[in-house]
Amino acid sequence: MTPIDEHDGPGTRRLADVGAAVIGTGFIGTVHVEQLRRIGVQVRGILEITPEHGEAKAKALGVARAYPSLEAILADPSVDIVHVTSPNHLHVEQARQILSAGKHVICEKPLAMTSADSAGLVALAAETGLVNAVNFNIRFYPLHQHVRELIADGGLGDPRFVTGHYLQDWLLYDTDWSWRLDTSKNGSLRAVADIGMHWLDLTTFLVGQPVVAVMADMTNFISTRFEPKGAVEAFSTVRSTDTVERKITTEDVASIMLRFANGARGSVVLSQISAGRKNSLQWEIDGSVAAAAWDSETPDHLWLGHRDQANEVLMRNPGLMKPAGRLAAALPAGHVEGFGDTFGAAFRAVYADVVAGRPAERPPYATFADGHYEMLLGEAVAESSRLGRWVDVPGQPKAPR
Ligand code: SOE
Repeated sequence: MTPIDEHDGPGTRRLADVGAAVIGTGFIGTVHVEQLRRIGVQVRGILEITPEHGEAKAKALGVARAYPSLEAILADPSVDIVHVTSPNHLHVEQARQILSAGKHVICEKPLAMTSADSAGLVALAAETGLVNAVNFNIRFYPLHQHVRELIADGGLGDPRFVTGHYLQDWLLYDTDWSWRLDTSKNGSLRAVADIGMHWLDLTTFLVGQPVVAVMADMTNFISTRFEPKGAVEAFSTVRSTDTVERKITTEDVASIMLRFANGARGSVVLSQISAGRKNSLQWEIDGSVAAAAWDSETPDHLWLGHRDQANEVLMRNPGLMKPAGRLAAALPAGHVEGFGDTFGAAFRAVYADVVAGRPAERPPYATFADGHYEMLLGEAVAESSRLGRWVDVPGQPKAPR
């Protein structure tokens, strides 16, 4: 488990001294609050869309206070870091205010709605020297931390072919609704920004190579949906009959071919309308010596493929993983760690830097710079789908042919 408290002498801050505030208490915001408690962080309070809603959620979550505004959070000296889990359209302004107030920040993905906005946040974060993170939590399944080191140590040989999918069915029906279907709150990319960026951040993290060019096809199958009156949480099964018809243009599915900086190739398919796939992320990395593969529905198991010996399944086991895998693990082998645990593991890595007062030289968590790269990648996917040709990712080297 990542040691968080620094022991470099008197006056050193300790995790128990650090205070956090969380903006948003929907499905994911609630996971933030619960996992902060799990790692021993004081959640000073939450902020919701209205003070009344905030009071109700603070009571439900057992959190000390509901702040009336972001300004109130930023004025609270006991808050060192703010978690932004609000809808996408609020991320940039909230993160900007947080950094400008001298507080560290973790922002849910996607970082922004455009790469122009995310570029500004990267510059501000660098200027302030504060800890800045994007919650690509999937990196922090312990076996993913293990695989990154395994590949860096040559365990698969040269990574050559990276494939997989991220499939869900929570938006299969035209009566399914989320603010992610409203481009004014979500931005112009939906499946690609919401789940595609998770898969792309994860695989580029595992391989240690950026995607530098894409060839994509994005499709919308459900162009008319019915928005219920009132708020709806992700994966909610509540169906209102009082609805408003909405025209939808954002992608339900995407097929993306990939070129990596080291010459590796790959492909990924994304969908939020695949019946029976609740939150199914799969990847396979085929190297010159061996292969590895993982399925989010069996997150404690890593498949290892061999040519001249029996294939293997490594069960998450701190005693059998590389150091980074051990640091991310919170439970012994056989006690399965799941989706929520990845938030705690990611936050342990971020809060080690908060206690230190500054970002590490090479943080293991995704920073605003990584979030900005994902914005550029997402925009390249959209442009490729529009033009019907390969598109290079800005700021990246040309892909070896
Ligand atoms: C909905 O697609 C969602 O909640 C995403 O927004 C999360 O990032 C993902 O981890 C689970 O599914």
